[in-house]
Amino acid sequence: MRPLPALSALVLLASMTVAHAHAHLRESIPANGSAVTAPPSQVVLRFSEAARLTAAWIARNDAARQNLRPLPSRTAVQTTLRMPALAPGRYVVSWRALSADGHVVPGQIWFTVQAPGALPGAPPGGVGGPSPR
Ligand SMILES: [Cu+2]
Repeated sequence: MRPLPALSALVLLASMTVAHAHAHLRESIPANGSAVTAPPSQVVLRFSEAARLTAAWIARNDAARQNLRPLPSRTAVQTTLRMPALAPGRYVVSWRALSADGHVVPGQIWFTVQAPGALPGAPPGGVGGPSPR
């Protein structure tokens, strides 16, 4: 029996169109680019559609990255990553997420943990030590 090339092409085209809507980050806590006064015990990621993290890591001030474990095993729109103890500094949290459509989508956010007593909005750690008062 001969396959129907035109129909096969149509089905392929339709599935490709659907596959375009893979999960991307909608929002996070802490928000991307934000500064927090207390180190967060967890990071919450909210995606545009259900996804499952296949890898996640954190790096401070461009230091070596540290894997975040355990990864949430569920496929969900919202996922929570437990944080290790975070000293003041600038952090990048990176991940790879497997979308429901089978695509793997990388993403990252960064945030700053301010030193205790730091002024809101002051640069983390300052440049060249504490400024004179
Ligand atoms: Cu996709």
